[in-house]
Amino acid sequence: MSYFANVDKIKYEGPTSTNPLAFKYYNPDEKIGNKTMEDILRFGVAYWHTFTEDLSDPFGVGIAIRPWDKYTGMDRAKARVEAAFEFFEKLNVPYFCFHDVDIAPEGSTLRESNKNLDTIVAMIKDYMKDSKTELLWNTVNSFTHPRFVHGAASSNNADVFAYAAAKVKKGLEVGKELGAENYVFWGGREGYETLLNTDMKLELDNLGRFFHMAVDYAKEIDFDTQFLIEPKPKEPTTHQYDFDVASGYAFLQNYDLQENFKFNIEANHATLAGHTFEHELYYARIHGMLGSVDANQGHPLLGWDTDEFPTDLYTTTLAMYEILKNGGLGRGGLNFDAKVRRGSFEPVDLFEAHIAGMDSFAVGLKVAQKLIDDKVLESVLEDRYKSYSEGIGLDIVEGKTDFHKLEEYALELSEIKNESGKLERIKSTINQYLLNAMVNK
Ligand code: XUL
Ligand code: CO
Repeated sequence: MSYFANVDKIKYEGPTSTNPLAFKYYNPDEKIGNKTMEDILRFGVAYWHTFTEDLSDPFGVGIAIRPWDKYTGMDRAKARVEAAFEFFEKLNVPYFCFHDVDIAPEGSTLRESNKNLDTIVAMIKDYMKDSKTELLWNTVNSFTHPRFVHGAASSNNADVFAYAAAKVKKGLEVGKELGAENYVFWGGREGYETLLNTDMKLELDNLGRFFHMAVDYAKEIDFDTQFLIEPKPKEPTTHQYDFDVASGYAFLQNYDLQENFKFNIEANHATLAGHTFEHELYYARIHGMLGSVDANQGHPLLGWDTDEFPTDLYTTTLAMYEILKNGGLGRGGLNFDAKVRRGSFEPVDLFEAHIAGMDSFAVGLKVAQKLIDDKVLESVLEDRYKSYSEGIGLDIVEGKTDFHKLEEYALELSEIKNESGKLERIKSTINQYLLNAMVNK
């Protein structure tokens, strides 16, 4: 049975194509440097937004037309697997990602939930045998069910901590069974509303203990994975513990977990934290902590996590610049943690949205590679920081000076000259690169 009968395999047709169901810029086999676009971009489809999201919002009921919704319970879960692998094949994506509850309905007990999971995981494993699409990462949902009202590993209730541990234990077993490249922890409700009833020290210590147990269990079952923390500053709680990369990194160091984790950086979470997407990527990169990416974008006029498909070429360019500077994403990828707008409720919109995102990152990749080849930003930095390549600046960076010597030097300075940062020139150059990339195919 076909769930997307009106859609053929999506092909690259080039920038002049007017076919909405074709790639205009994403050409999987095209070489950028010595790797193909497909190998660099490592796109993934998010199961939750694509196969379980019904597009309801606080003011309106679910509206998405999803052919598999004619079934319920386990039948619907099975139909979703069939639809998902048809979608992956037609979109030609190398990866997908899911939470436990996305693939299988929760039962009335943990045992029953695990049994449901086993059935669907076996089915997915079977489908994966005939598919090129692999599991980029899996995770568990420990935030939707009412038991997680006060958090999971940071809950005040030890029974909830234990339940959350059992879910992650199963999640790691599932990840191993399906050969997942990574295992993700997004905070969910790990955070707090008010300090008036919160023991923050105990909650943070418990989170640290929880992550250590996860690392130990992965070792115990021989699950070769990369653990990722996905920072988000707020939503659903007022203050999420994994606020951003910098605070997440401090947390990992405090609890001696920095060797076992990297970050999964989501664009819309970065902007919620008051950072740019590229800031978070950069911060992770310079600390050797850039693991994977949740590719989406927020709306500039809205202050919440709108999870839109990424279409802003300026941002995809600066993001790909960071990723290339990082030497790629290693075992990570670009997972579209993005949902179609409520008005885009037809099944075909799921394809068009992913095409828009994939083309946007393909453009970003091409422009970023050209910027790097031409050393555009490198030359800016070299010139702007030239005072550190000789004289007193060189002494500073080489650790050959101290406050006495610096005072001596400063006392003799007659005048301090600064130079323009040339920001407008730099932005104009980036625009030129963007536009040229479009013109030259
Ligand atoms: C929530 C979010 C999650 C994680 C996985 O904002 O991004 O979907 O990516 O739990
Ligand atoms: Co995410």
